[in-house]
Amino acid sequence: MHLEKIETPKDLKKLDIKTLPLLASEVRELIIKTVSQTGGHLASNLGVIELTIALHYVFNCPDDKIVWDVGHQAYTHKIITGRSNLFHTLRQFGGMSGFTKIKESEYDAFGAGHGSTSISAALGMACAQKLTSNKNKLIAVIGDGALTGGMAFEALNHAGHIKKNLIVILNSNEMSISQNVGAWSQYLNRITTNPIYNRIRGDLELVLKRVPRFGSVLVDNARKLEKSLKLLLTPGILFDELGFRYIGPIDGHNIPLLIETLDNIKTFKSPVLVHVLTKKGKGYKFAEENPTRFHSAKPFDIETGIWKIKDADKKRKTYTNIFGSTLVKLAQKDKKIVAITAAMPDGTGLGEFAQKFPDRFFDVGMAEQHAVTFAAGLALKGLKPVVAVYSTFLQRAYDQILHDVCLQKLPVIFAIDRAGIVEGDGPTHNGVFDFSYLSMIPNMTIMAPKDGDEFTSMLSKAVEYNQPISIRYPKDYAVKSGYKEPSSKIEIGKGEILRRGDDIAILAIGTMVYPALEAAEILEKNNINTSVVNMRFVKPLDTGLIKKIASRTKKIVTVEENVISGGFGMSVANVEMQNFASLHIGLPDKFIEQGPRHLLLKKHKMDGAGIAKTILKWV
Ligand SMILES: Cc1ncc(C[n+]2csc(CCOP(=O)(O)OP(=O)(O)O)c2C)c(N)n1
Repeated sequence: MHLEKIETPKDLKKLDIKTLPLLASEVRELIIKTVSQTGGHLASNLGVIELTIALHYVFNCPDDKIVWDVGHQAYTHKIITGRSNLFHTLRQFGGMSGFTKIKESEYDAFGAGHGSTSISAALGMACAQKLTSNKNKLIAVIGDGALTGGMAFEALNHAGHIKKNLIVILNSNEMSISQNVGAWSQYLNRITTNPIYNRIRGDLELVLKRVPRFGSVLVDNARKLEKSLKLLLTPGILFDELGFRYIGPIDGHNIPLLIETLDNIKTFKSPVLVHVLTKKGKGYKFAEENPTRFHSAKPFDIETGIWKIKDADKKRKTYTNIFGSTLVKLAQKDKKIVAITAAMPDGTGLGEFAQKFPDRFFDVGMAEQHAVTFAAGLALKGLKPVVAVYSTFLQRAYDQILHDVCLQKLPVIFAIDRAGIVEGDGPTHNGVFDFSYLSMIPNMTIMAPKDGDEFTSMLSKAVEYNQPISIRYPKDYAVKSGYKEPSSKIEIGKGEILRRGDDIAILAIGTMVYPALEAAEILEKNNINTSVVNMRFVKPLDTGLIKKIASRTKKIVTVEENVISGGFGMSVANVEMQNFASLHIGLPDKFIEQGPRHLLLKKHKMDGAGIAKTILKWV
């Protein structure tokens, strides 16, 4: 076993290059085995094992800095930088992060989770080095999916202009989570799939090497010819034109070739882009065959590739499932409904919509900012765009929501998935800020359903509503409605009273409604008669109902799966009322750690028992 001998990348360098493919197989086996138990980004990680080994073989980390974009593909990096013994704790509560994290290791040069940041961060470090006379290498590793994010282009533009010593490794596997999209992606594919292109380039280089370089008119002409021919024939010329020296494309699974190439370019003094071709899911049959499914794998059986899901859960529907099927039904009736995703067609539940209405479905790539303003354009021309997006990634498009959608009061519907705590991914993916960041924007309406049935009703309401509107829901199985009758009709800005009691009122929103009802039962046993209101809307707030109930109970408690700062509770606190006391329950003003949603909710006293306990202490 070679892996046992690798404590740090220094140990890696002691190995003969010929043994590195064996090491790669050991790492591959470890990753498959571990992820089959913990879940995680399997396919992306299997694709970059050889690349990671080659990078650590050539460069001297932690002095040299490797900045992984998204950070979801850094398992090999973690394993060979002293964390193999922690690897079994991947994504678990208290365990190793599934992304790069500077607090976790000095080898993690930059924390990530969201995409398209690596070139900016590495360029910043490169500029800082210049000012501090530090000579270390800076390497950004970015996938062709993350390259579709606008920020990556902003960084390339800047890097090519200031010509800092920066290495960008572009990992092309033709995939984002799903098939990669866009003109850039097509351009990269053309580079990689056209052998004539590459052969001509080789021949051209030979010819040009024979042209005399000094002292004749021929030289000038040869240079001009070289430039024009290069423009025509060289793969990656767009990168060259942006100020990067383009190298590639090269086989990202050939370790000796990778090492030779990286060795050659490491002394370059200006920006260089090495284009590496890899296979997503490499070395595990099921992941190679279906890299999208194995992008973010659930725990699975290695022999069959089948998810290990409890029998009881197999028939349950998630909020994402309900969103997908309801939107299809609504779109069948209303041709104006169109759907937009930023590279997450499956994750957001839009798969069926995309199949049924290909002309009304837009995957814009990993580009949330563009997705929102693009939706604004669609809305302006009379369509009903539904932007299906994870809460945490919508943060990327903040000004677009504010300036392009809400300021112009355009009827864009935001279907905000993964709102609240998100299992396994940790602080970068917990969607616990959307109530806060949306509720301060004028013209925005914010809803959150208590259960699956209400979610369906809210979606129907949203597509009828002719103004900016958002619905947020968690990554979880949908709660089955506890009510035989369909709950009262959704009216914009109106809540519903679910339980009446005169001592205290709990105003709950979204996922916290059923835990609030549980808390009320516990309080009842402690002789506290409790009202529970399903507020449904954070904005507009049902101030009439709040005032009425507060005048009776004199004590109100708000509960939300969002940070308290700027959230639902704070909106309630701003309602002008006299003679009442209030308590606000929600997530604290800190980044919430990784772990299972239900465990973390319990830990933060946001299950029924926890809410009751906090209230009992308060009263
Ligand atoms: C801003 C942002 N949007 C969406 C995502 C979700 N996401 C995680 S990885 C990924 C695809 C990345 O594709 P690529 O960079 O090509 O890497 P690969 O997994 O194919 O190796 C996406 C869309 C994200 N992490 N950040």
